Amino acid sequence: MLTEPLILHPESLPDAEALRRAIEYHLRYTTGKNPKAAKLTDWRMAVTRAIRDLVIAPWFETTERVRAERHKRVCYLSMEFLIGRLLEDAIANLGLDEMVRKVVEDFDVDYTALLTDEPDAALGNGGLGRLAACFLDSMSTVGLAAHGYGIRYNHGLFRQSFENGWQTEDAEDWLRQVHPWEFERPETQYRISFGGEVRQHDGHHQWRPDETVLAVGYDTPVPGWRGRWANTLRLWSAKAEREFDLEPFNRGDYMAAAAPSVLAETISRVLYPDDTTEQGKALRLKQEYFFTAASLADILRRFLTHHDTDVTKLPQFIAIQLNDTHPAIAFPELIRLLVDVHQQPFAEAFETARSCLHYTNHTLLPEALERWSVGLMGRVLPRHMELIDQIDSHHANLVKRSAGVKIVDHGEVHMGPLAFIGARRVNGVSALHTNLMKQTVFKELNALHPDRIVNQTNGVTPRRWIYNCNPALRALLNEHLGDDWVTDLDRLQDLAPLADDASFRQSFAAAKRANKLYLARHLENTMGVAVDPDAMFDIQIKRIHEYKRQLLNILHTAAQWNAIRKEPGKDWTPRVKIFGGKAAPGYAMAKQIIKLINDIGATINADPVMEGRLQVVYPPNYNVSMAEILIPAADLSEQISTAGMEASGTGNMKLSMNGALTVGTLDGANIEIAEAVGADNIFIFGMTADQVTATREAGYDPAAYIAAEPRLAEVLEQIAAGTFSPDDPHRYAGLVDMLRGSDWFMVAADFSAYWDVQQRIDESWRDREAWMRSAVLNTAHMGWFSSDRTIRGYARDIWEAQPKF
Ligand code: 26V
Repeated sequence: MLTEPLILHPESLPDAEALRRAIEYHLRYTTGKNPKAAKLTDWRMAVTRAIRDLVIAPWFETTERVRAERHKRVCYLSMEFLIGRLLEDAIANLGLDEMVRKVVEDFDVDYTALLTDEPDAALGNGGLGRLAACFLDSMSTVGLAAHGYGIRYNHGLFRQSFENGWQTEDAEDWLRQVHPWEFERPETQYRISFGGEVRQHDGHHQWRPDETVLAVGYDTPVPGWRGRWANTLRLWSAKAEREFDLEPFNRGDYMAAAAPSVLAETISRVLYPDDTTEQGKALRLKQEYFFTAASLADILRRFLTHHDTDVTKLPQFIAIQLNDTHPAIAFPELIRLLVDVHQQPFAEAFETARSCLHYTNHTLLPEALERWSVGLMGRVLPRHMELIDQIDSHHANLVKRSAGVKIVDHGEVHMGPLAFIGARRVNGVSALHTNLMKQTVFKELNALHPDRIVNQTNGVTPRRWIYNCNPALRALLNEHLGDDWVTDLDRLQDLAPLADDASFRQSFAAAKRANKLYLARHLENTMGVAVDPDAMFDIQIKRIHEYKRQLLNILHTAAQWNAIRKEPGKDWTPRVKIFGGKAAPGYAMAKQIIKLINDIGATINADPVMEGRLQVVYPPNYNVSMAEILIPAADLSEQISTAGMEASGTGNMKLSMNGALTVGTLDGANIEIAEAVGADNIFIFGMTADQVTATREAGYDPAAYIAAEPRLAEVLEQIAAGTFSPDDPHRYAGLVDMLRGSDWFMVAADFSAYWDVQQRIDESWRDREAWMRSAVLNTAHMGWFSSDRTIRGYARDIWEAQPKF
């Protein structure tokens, strides 16, 4: 019988027996379960706590060291962290994969089932949130003193299911069970205020808010590789100052009694599921201010207690990164704290704040650039509205700017210019995107501040995106390179010569096939769908958006169906077309596209002629965990956005690293991927960003392209005639009209080039040796796309902070 707590420490990593005892201890004494009665979740909680114990010591050590050595701290403010599951990640970081598996299996518990019992933390929508999660991992791995700050949403991104092929959404509930990775910090609370009015006396401005909520911190340790360093992710949860009103309760009015906490807690209740359009205005603005103000209060408190009482020294010790404009209210908020609380003169406060703040832009899409009406901003944050006006005129005087650049314009506050003006550095996320930023959204501001914009091409963490998700490739890399590649991904270069070694190619192909089999089994188990692991797995996984052009892919698929039916006897390259992704609930066209994929898919899958030739699979509820299964199994990666519209992409990097060949446009980081892997190992097609602009300016007419491309014309006629929707032949009338009439994303203009490149791909697939050679070279040349490289770039060019390792 165990009575003593069993705390594990990574200095002396446990042997299997110590680990076994620790798990059993936690099962009994922290989970309160008799091993005889324990369910899978109980075991997961016990294992998680045993592993978590190992992270605590490095976490404390890092905290103390950062304090003692007065490291400059990086504070990464993000509305979204799309972290996924944590247990497997932590186990791998500590190097305990084999031991934990063995111990768990000795308890007669299925190890994979235990890992996948953990809910997938989806506190983000897509690329921006996943990037934040990769950055957390890299900041801990390279040893930067960093804090992630965000919101502890009760409900993350909705769960997607398909009803008759249409997307339906259900609330996600990741906190239903205890979340064993977090520590509530009831002592770390800040009062966050809204509304009210501003009074002036003696030249001072006094904000008298009329609403206050509490921001309560929840900390999650973020261990880096081998537990050498561990940072903190601090997420804020909203709580009422007074939990409930006794007076209405005593009257029997239970609703009114609970009202204060319901209202306050609404702020951190749900993640906005929209990554393009602004909506739900007031609540979204409150969420943004809520977490930004709490984070700044926390940063300032720490600075004042551990660094200095002189706030002008703030920029020496603190770098704050704004992940898109969502926390851009940080600029006026920091000025407010410096002016109203610390009595700094406005002009000085402006400089102090600007010297701390940096801003990353993640999209050029006009509908995603945040704007708030002056009326709303004035009602929710009256003092900030005053300061924004003051910032605007101060900046105008400072740089003698033209009328073209304004933060407040036509009755709206433009968060892009506010973030730009408030930042010491502004960065784009790929070379092309950064150049386009300079030429478009920030043209005037860039002319006024020519040194401010810098590029930091995105990257992805090789720990999650190779080591954990692709054990077959991991083993091969370890065998040929040792395991240094995990923290030094440039080492993958050494694989390049092996691309010419037939036996290595065979091992690489065997790893790919194992992953395809694993995916096939998963699809069979979850959807009851059988796929042929020897067919080409052609994968497009990302949010559904017109600019990402899932439409181009599915229209091509339908054209391929026509072609096969016309010549069934030809030797077709067998393909499984796999789609994954969610549409914003309010984005009607994206939802139509989902239904069209499912309709065309159902028609193709029901056609016996397609057997062994063409199949469409669309597993619902694409998320981080599903990506971990799909990515290692991909042969072909679809990165086919309209050139100039995808800021970077990061899925493109994960797929290529895992040995998929890319079919892509010259957009976002595809351009840099093409340079890295070489033109022979990637399939580039379609218009360039410049050609897209020129075509649009010349008056783009999709009908002319459709007339010149009979394959596309035929598919559009079939869709319009209800070939894929006999139950509702006019279902796609609007969609087809859009493609024929306006086609803003230029699906028609790129169709022929896409058809041709897909033909080339079919032919290339037949030469298995050449294909595998290219696949190896993709992995070999993708080392630069590690987020460790990206983070070192931010540290050097933006934060002026020193990584320890
Ligand atoms: C905008 C909004 C507007 C209000 C409602 C909630 C919401 C949520 C997100 C956004 C902006 C999303 C921008 C985004 O995710 N951009 C992606 O960032 C990736 C990382 O840099 C990049 O790889 C993708 O190309 C880019 O689309």
